Amino acid sequence: MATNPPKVRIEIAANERLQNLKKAFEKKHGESPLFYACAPGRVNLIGEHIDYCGYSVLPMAIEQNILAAVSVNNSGTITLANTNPQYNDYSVPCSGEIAIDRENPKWHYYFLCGVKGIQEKFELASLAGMSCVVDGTVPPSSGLSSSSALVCCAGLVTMEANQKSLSKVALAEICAKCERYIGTEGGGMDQSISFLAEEGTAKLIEFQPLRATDVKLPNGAVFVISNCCVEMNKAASSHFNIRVVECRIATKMLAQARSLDSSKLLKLAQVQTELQASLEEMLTLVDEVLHTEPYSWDEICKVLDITPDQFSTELLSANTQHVTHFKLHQRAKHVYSEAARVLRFKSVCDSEPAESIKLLGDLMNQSHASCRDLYECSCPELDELVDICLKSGAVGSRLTGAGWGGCAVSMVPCEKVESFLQAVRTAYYLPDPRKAAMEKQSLFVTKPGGGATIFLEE
Ligand code: ADP
Ligand code: NG1
Repeated sequence: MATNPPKVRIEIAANERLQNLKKAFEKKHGESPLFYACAPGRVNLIGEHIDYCGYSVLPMAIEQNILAAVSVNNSGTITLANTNPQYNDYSVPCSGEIAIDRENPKWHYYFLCGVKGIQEKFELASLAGMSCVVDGTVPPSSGLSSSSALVCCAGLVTMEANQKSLSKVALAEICAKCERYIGTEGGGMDQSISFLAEEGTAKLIEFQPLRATDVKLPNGAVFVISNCCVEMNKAASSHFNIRVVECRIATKMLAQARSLDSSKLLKLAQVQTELQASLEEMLTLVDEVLHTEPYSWDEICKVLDITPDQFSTELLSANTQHVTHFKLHQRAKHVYSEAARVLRFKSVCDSEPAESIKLLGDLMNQSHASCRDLYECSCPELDELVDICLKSGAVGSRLTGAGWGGCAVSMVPCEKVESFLQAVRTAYYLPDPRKAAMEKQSLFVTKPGGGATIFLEE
């Protein structure tokens, strides 16, 4: 049965963060909020850069979230403010086209992505006027999905303010689609877990149709997040979309080599489905069909029998037009092998063999090596941090999220957590005053949190 996000009555005075947000809202707007909405960030345990290729991923929600206080009015305006002074106030009219400037991905455009998603879903000529104050605790641009938490929170806020009702699945799909207005062509993992998460369990997220299945994590270990303190804003750079595009081109090349109708195929998973092949067979196919040297425009156009114009408009995104060479073999190898690791991770969690923790740790380590060497989405600081985590007692450690900076997630046996935290602190954070200052919010144990929620004052 389709379920909607929970609406919970809460005593604001008993929750320090909500109380502070309420005060900030009253100071700003001279009235009390009508409701609050929150959407969590996430940590992906395994399955990196494969959601947009159609493959399942295995994230869990984290405690850190984006929280908004909202009032609804007849002002004809949506007014946005943020408790963090780094994010400036912004307002837009309730009717007319909501413009999102992807050349300049400021915070309010992420919020407006969520607003626009709901406006389009219900074809609303005019939205309800509202005032919002946003308060976020997800470290930004660090692979824990602060951007999607913001988009999901905005989608939920807009739904509620306009007295509409949507299931968690519908909201996840709308928010995955509308976040692409900011320019990054993500696959939907972040928005799905933000809505579908449940406290105490990680989730296997499958796409088409979107589905979330509980994954029980082993009792003997905990997951620790550590931030390498290098920020990477996905919308402001082309790293992310270059990988999306490389996977799209690899899809076409593999389809072409096996005489499939490549015009209909855009994702690597679709080639596997069409061929009815196993992931092992797809890995062999990649070795047979694709060479390891980067492909030029010229070569791709010849093989696919398309013009450079078609290549530019049909396969590349706006921010990847400058790319001259594409590593297709390496990217496809990563995707098919990572998709297999997700399935193995889930099956180890389900069957709980005696050596579960070692097996899961090995899969996480293989995933990191593949992200680093084949997908090239790590960075020196993140590799150093992953090495330190392994030397400090983790059985598995890997980058999480898009990469090129941001966080690692490590699996640490329960009895080693304290010594692990101390060793990582000493080796990675304390030697550098900038990192030392960020340590408290950068190194923490996490457990599966709940999904997006609306709060009403009791
Ligand atoms: P992530 O990996 O965390 O999703 P992105 O680089 O995709 O990172 O997006 C980060 C952007 O999201 C920030 O630059 C900012 O515009 C927005 N953002 C994140 N947290 C907040 C917040 N608390 N308030 C406002 N905007 C935020
Ligand atoms: P983050 O780390 O939130 O930027 C991005 C994509 C995901 C997924 C991961 C890599 C967006 C909104 N999110 O996550 O869909 O592809 O990278 O696994 O684009």
